[in-house]
Amino acid sequence: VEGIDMAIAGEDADEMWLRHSVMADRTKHQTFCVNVDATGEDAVSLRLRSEIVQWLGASLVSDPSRATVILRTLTDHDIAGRGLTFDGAAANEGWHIHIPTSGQPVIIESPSTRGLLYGFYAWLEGTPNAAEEKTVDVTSCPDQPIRMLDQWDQANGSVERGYAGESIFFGRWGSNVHSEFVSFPQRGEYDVFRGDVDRLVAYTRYCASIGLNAICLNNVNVRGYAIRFIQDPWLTRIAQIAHIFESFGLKVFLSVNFAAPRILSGLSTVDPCDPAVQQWWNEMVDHIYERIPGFGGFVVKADSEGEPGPYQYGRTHTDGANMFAHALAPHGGIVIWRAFVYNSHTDWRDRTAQADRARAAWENFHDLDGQFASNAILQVKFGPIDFQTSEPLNPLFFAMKHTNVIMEFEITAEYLGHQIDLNFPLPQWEHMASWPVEEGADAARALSRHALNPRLTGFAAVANVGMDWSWTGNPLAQANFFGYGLFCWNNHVPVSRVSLQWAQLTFPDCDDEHQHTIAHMLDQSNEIYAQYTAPLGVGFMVNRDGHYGPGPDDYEFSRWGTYHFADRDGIGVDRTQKTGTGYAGLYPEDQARQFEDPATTPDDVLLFFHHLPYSWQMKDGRTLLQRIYDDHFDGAARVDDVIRDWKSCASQIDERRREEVSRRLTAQQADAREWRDEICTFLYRFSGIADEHGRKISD
Ligand code: GCW
Repeated sequence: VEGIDMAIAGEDADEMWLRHSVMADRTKHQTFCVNVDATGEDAVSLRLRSEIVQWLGASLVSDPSRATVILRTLTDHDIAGRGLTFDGAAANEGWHIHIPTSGQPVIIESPSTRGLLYGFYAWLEGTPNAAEEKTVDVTSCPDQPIRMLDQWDQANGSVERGYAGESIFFGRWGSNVHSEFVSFPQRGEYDVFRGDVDRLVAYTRYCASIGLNAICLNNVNVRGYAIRFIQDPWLTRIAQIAHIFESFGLKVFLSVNFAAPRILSGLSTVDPCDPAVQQWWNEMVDHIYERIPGFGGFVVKADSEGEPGPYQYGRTHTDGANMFAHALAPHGGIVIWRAFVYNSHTDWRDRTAQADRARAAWENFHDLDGQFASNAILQVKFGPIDFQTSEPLNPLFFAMKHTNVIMEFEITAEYLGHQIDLNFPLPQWEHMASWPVEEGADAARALSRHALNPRLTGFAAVANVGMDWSWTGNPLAQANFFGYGLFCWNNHVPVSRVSLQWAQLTFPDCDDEHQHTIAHMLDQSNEIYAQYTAPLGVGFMVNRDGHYGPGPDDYEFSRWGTYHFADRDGIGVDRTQKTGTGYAGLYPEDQARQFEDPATTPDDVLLFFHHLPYSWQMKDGRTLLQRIYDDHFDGAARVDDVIRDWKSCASQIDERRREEVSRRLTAQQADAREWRDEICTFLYRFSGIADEHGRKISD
């Protein structure tokens, strides 16, 4: 079948949570039947068949009475007649699984072939769990209609903020492994595509197996050959990749450079209100859809960190976004416009509101609510700054009431320890998704309520994979990828359920006790990391050169605009309305009031909102400084416990993963101690206040 590749992951790549031997073993006595009469065969149903036959090596029959696992699509009539409920904006992608106690076949059903594929993997992965004594009947629909990955992969094979080797999509010139992918017919033009189809098929399978349905292939900073991905012959390669993703139910997007009409065709302007510019994009989009009829659309980062954008022409972000939306609309495409827009030329001497980077997204976008086209989506990072260990919810989630919005996360551990330090961020993500936004709706739920088109909201996250044998550098960081998918599907899925399920699938040779140990390591890791790094939401004490390890003053006098203001008396950023940047006032009244007063501000964002004296009394009676010292000593000590836990699993884990994780934990231990010592000394030097417990702090 054209476009359907039968490959499995290359021998060198780890199998993550889909270990072939385990999956094949689980299905070796099964006979499958796929019946899609209700919806018709499509690329996804063909893929489902090939997954059963080629990947699992199981048998497929056409007669359901001979099958032990029946997968079938449902008509509306079936659903109504059976009294099944598929809920929400993505009801179509949901599944119903029936597992009988014995004798009868397992039944996996969905209104769509994509839902069948998701149900198939969910069943393989043990969701839902087969109960021993009673039948299981579960219906499950995704909470978020868009469940997307953003690759920050670049045409030269590097990955911006990538910690797992080179891009799985693109390669340095000459590094491509497949000869048919080395040169184009055009002389002098380079094929930057890696062409490792096995790896792509395996990656796509992982994406689909956790319910993802969209991917943007290239970095939002669009440079070099990536600017030309929308043109032939590069577009032909994109189409080949899109083919694979589409067969697993994922829509493919590209990031585009706002200035492409000038760069590629020499237009004198890229003003989004100029008819010639609009025409250029219209034609470009028409051409893309000729090559990739199922193309998702564009992701655009404009007017931020040096990227071109509508401001340069005195236009607004809606002028920019709607130009793309208009070009894409006839094809059913969408534009995803990033709200991560800020002026990276702040003067540290400037203490006014305008220099407060936390206000930037809100300032740039709040008054554009209601003006975005119905096929445009604003993609907003969960916090107002930049994926720090602890931030409040971005206030734009309150301001945009008539706009399609995607909440953005970062799986790749840019500020969370580079996949060297163990950090499973699901608790933080859920905290953000659960933030109360209005009566009866948390941030996750409010997205669809406030959307112009409830199907055009969701989550997106920066991916964390690369060519490394383990995909994620640290084998345990695979859990972050897995967890992201489950979180998109169920925004309140219990953290410990995800970590345990992941550990069970990924370490099938471990006994139950040690699978729990691994899950426990993950569950606490996000908190531990937050303890030994920048304290209590102050953010950006990270090393400026790459964002790994401490650099308490690295940003203090830089142009990037996020500072902790530590001095001899105290630390923190005053973002109150009364005496600070006024940022606290961007929240609805009850929350604004809460954040205005340090006594009612939650500890994890205390120094985000307030500049407080070291002697400030915390809710538990400790002083602020003592709390910071304690957190740092405690966080670093807990890393020692994590190492002990991992060692306790040693005999049950294969050498490669055992050693790789051990090496990284040892590096984490050094990192945690360095953070502890630098932050404690940094504040001790200012304050002159010793640790109450007499622990050693260098002066
Ligand atoms: O946090 C910053 C990163 C940049 C990134 C940017 C963004 C892709 O340090 O590397 O650029 O966010 O989200 O656009």
